[in-house]
Amino acid sequence: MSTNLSRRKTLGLLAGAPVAMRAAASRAAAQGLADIARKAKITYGASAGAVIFDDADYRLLYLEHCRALTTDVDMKFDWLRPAADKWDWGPADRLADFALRTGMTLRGHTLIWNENAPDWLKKLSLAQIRRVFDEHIETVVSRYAGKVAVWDVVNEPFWPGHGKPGGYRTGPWYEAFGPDYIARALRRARAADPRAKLAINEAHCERMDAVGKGIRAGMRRLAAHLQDVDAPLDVLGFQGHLQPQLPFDDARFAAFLRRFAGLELHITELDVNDESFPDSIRRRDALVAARYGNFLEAVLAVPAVTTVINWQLADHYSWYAGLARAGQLRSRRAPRPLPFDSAYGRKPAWFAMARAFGRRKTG
Ligand code: 9MR
Repeated sequence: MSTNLSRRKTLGLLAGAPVAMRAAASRAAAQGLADIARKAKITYGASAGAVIFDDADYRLLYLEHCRALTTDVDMKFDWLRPAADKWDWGPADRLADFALRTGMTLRGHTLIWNENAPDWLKKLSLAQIRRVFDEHIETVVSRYAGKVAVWDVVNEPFWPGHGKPGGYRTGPWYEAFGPDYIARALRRARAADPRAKLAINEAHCERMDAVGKGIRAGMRRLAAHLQDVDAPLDVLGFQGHLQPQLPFDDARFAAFLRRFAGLELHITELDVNDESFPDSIRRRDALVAARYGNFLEAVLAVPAVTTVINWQLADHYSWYAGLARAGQLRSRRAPRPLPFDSAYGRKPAWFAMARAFGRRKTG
C-alpha cells in the first residue's frame, strides 16, 4: 500500500475530529512509528515471520514503521531443530539477512524456553539434555554473532502454576539443571557473542491478579540473584500481551519496573486482547487504543525503558488470529489487537502509540 493511500485512510478515519487533532494526526501520519519513537529515545519495531517475504505490502509496513525486528517463531528451538540430527536454518537466516540489509536491530527469540520442547528432546536422558543445552546456545549465538543485537536468552522463566519452588516454570531445561539453567544460559551466550545484549523475557507482569503478583515477585528475586552471582544480564523484557479482561494497574506496573536498577527494560511483545470488548469495530478499536495509550504513557515515564516491540503489526497476522481460527477464543470474530488492520490501515491504536511516544519527556 502506498503511503498516500494509508494517509488518505488515516485522515478519513479522523473525519469529524477537531481541526487541531486532525492536523497533528496528519503530521504524524506522514511519519513511521519508529521515527516518532526515536524522538522519544525509543527503539520501536515488531516481530516478523516468513510471511513478510510473500506479502510485499506487509513487508512495506515493516520498512515504513520499524527499526527493530524480533524473530517470531523462526529462531525457536523446535523450529531450528525439527529432529535431533537436523538443523533448519533457512527461515532464520533469511530474516537475519533482511534485518541486516534494512538496518533493523535484530532480536533473537528465543534460545531457552521450557515450553515448546520437541518430542525428540523430551526423550533424551538428563545428561544428554545438558549437552544439547550448551551446544544449542553455542551454535546459535555464534552463527548470528554480529547480526543479532539482543538475545531473548531465556523466555518465560516463571509459571507459579507448575508448583516448583520459587514459582519457576518447569520443562526439560529446568529439570536438567534446576533454576541454575538461567545463569548458565546467560554465561554461555555471553561467551559465544560478547557483543550481543542478553535478555530475560517474561510474560504476565502487568496482571494485578495472583499470577501477575507471583511472576513479578519471581522476577525481582531472579534479577537480584543474577546480580549476586555476576551472571551477564543486560536487559529485562516484559512481553506486554495486555489482558484488559483481567485486573491491571499501569501505575503499579510502572512502579515495579522502576525497581530494576542498572538494567535496560524492553516491552517486547505488545498487543491487546480485545475479547472482552464489544463487537462494534469502532468501539472496540477505541478501547484497544485507550489500553495502548494508558499503558505506554505509564511505562514510557520509566527512564530505563528503551525499546517497544509489537507482536506482529497487522491484526490478521496476530497470534490471536490463529487462536480465533482454531476456535480457542471466546468468540469467533476476527481479533483486532494490533496498530494496523488487515488492509494495513493505521488504527486508533497506532495514533495512541504515536501520541504516547510524542508525549514522552526525555533528557
Ligand atoms: O506468535 C507465536 C505463535 O505463532 C506460536 O505458535 C507460539 C508457540 O511457539 O508462540 C507465539 O509467540 C509467543 C512468544 O514466543 C512468547 N510469548 C507469547 C507469544 C504469543 O503466544
